Amino acid sequence: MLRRFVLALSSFLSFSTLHRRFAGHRETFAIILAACFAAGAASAQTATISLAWDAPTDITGVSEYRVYSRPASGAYTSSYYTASGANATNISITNLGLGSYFFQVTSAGPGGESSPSNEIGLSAEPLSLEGLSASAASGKSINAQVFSPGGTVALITTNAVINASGVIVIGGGAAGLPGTFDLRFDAQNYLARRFVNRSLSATSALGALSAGDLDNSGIINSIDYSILKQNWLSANSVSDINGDGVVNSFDYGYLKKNWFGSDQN
Ligand SMILES: [Ca+2]
Ligand SMILES: [Ca+2]
Repeated sequence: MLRRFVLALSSFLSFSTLHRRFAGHRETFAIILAACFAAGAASAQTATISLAWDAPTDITGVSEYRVYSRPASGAYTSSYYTASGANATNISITNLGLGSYFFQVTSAGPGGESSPSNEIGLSAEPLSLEGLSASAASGKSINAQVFSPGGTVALITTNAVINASGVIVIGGGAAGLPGTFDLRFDAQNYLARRFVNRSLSATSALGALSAGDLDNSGIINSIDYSILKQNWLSANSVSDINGDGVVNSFDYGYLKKNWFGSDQN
């Protein structure tokens, strides 16, 4: 029986450098592009996001930072996530459902709470590596690029490694993202895909990268087949597309399904 593992992981992308007003200072928020992990069935996918900000110049009296969130259309609630300590300038928020969110941060202490930072928007969308479960995806590297719509020169190029929890964390510093942008993802053994006209408020799923480009040539053809054939019934990791420890007809099935598919630029 053919078994397929789906929705191994998700990418959670946001790009922004923001400014906030805090105690009379204008500070920069650097958002760390972050991560999301699809656990199990599509209905159970959750996102983990990471946010980071600069400490105020004067942290006297700051005992914590408060991170408020709201959905894409909706109001901030009175509850918040807490990063405790004046030097706690980042937070990971787990178990968010897929979709779009906005965040603001304040600092707080015995003297009260600062006015909120500017708002940032984030969109958590699933991106799968075809054929791989989350644990099998661990250690896989994904190249991510951001373009202006239709653009050919990447505004942002970054590499993300999926960690043992199935989470991708992509480096920060991604300032100046346009309101609408294209995303391109590429990973070894997979065809690159370009997702066009995305925005931070986009909520539709990104889908999967197609498996089978074993030589990373950008096309799935007879050369990939010959590599697979050479490694038939071995544990060759390149040819073992579904990560079950053996190269066999299950792996061949992905080549056949994606035959003559090619990279999207
Ligand atoms: Ca190929
Ligand atoms: Ca296999």
